[in-house]
Amino acid sequence: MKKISIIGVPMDLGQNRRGVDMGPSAIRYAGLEKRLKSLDLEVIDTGDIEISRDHGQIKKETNLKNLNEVIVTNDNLNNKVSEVISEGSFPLVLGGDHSIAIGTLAGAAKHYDNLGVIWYDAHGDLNTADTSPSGNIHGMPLAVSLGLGHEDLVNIGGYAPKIKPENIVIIGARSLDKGERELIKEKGIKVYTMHEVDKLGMSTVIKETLDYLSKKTEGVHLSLDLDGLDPEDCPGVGTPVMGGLSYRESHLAMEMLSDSGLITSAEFVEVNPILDEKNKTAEAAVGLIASLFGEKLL
Ligand code: 6HN
Ligand code: MN
Ligand code: MN
Ligand code: MN
Repeated sequence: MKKISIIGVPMDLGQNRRGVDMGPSAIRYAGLEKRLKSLDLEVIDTGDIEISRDHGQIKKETNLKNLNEVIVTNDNLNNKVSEVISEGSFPLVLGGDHSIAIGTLAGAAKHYDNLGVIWYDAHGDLNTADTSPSGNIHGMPLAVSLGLGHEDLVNIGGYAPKIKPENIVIIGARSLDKGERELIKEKGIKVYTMHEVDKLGMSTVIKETLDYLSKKTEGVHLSLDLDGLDPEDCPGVGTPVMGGLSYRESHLAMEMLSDSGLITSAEFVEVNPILDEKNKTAEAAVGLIASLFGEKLL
């Protein structure tokens, strides 16, 4: 029986808006564990990672907000994710803001020669301190995992880089900063912007993504930012961008990923219950997670 370990990360220090630290609670409240247990899976809720609240010394030369707390918290998460994988369980990480992907990837990538990453998001999260318009670390985790950015972030887990540019696929992008666009071109990162998703359809996008990754990777991590979905379906996110992926398309994507059997770890991030409408975004997250683990109507 497949074993899943839920890891909550009540982190809100990677961005400006309070409330996203309650994301893991909202997702649990929406019935995650019960839903997964009905799928004949062994589910263990390991509780929440401890969030550092120690501001410590913020290095003057950077514009990275809450740098020390983000480092300590991601180091804790790195250890937990790695431990879960060592035990033969599937790490299912609940955010929290997207800066936690730094720790998840640090914990996962050391277990695979080549870890693939599907980044399902309205944003690229490919900024560094130099290119970031906000100083918010949740806009940087993919760059950090490529080895770019502040060295203390890049070296979380004691090694770098975690992933290679050719093993990344970004899906749903519609808001990219100048530096991110340059980096995507320079590194040749595969991106399905909303334009490509509209043109090809989600079915083709996922088929191509799996073809692209399956030959060259040993495992694939899914990093799903709920703002990848349209704010109509998922209003409870801190940085909404209109014109996004629908719940239906995303559901199909999860079902196809489930059928592939290639996903080895996952995180669902940026659920902010304060900004949400009747826990709609958390419920969407639970629906998508259930599909990722094989829930079918018939
Ligand atoms: N997220 N590109 C913007 C920034 O501040 O770097 C927005 C980032 C949003 C990040 O949603 O995970
Ligand atoms: Mn985003
Ligand atoms: Mn993101
Ligand atoms: Mn379904």
